[in-house]
Parts: sequence; structure tokens; C-alpha cells
Amino acid sequence: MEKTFLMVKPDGVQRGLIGDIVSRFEKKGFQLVGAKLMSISTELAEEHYGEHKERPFFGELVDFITSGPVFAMVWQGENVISTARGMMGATNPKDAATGTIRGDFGLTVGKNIIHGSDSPESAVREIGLFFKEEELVEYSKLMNEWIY
Ligand code: 3AN
Repeated sequence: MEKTFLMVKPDGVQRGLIGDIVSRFEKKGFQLVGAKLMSISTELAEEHYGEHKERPFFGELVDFITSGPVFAMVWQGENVISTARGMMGATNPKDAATGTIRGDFGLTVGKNIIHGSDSPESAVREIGLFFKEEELVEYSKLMNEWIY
């Protein structure tokens, strides 16, 4: 089953948006298979955003993502990578459609609430950077006899 890495950035955590964001993906039907509130080291931030190293905003990006706790998650489901990107909205919140996470909650491109993997390759890379294999779980909701 396809998996993606999603992360509520420091602005989303500080503004109390973790619950709303998790709820959107749950209601859509995706399955949460890993999650943790954590601080990102400068080394991890530079590795995670490695593809943006030459961009003028790289320093700003690393400073911001290390400025406070983030909520890192792994979600699973059919087409979760592209569907989650759609639910997040455009990178710049000013262009993000109403009803998307960035469209509803964001104002500026530097602080755009959420990160999500943009391809199967980056999903594998980012899940590996943030989670150990034993931190991810496999479970079936149908196995629970108290849901009927
Ligand atoms: P996305 O997060 O939608 O995949 P990317 O990969 O193009 O967008 O950019 C990574 C992150 O870099 C964005 N989430 C955003 O926070 C930041 N960023 C992108 N463009 C700018 C910019 N012009 N100024 C400051 N930060 C930017």
C-alpha cells in the first residue's frame, strides 16, 4: 500500500492545527501508521531540504523548520501521495484553493503549515529520514471486534 510522509510545520503546531490536519486525512479514509511530535536538528533539516540547497531561501527554510516542534506522520492508502498534495494545496498559500489546508490556514510561502512528499521516491527517502522501521505499525481496522 502506498505511503507518504506528512509533517505539520512549526507554525501549524504553534497555532494548534495538528488535530484539524490529522482529522482531514482520517476522514478522507487514509490510515495513520506512524506519528511523533519532535524537534528537527539542523543536520536533519539540511538533509530533508537538500534539493533546495542552492535556493536563496534555504537558510530561512532550515531556520524555520528547526524553530519549534513539528508533528511528523506517515499515512497510507491508495494514491495517498498525490491526494495528500491536493488536500494540502499550492505551495504558496495565496494561490491555494479554499478547502485545502494551506488555502484555509496559511498566508505566506515561508510558513505554509504542512509538508508532504511530492513523489514515491521522496516519500521513501523522507520516511526513512524521520522514522525507524519499528516506529511504523501495520494494523487492520476490521480486526477490532469492538467496531460494529
Ligand atoms: P512544497 O512544500 O509544496 O513541495 P517546495 O518543495 O517547492 O514546495 O518548497 C519547499 C518549501 O520551501 C516550501 N514548503 C516552502 O515552505 C519553502 N519555500 C518555497 N518557496 C519559497 C520562497 N520563495 N520563499 C521562502 N520559502 C519558500
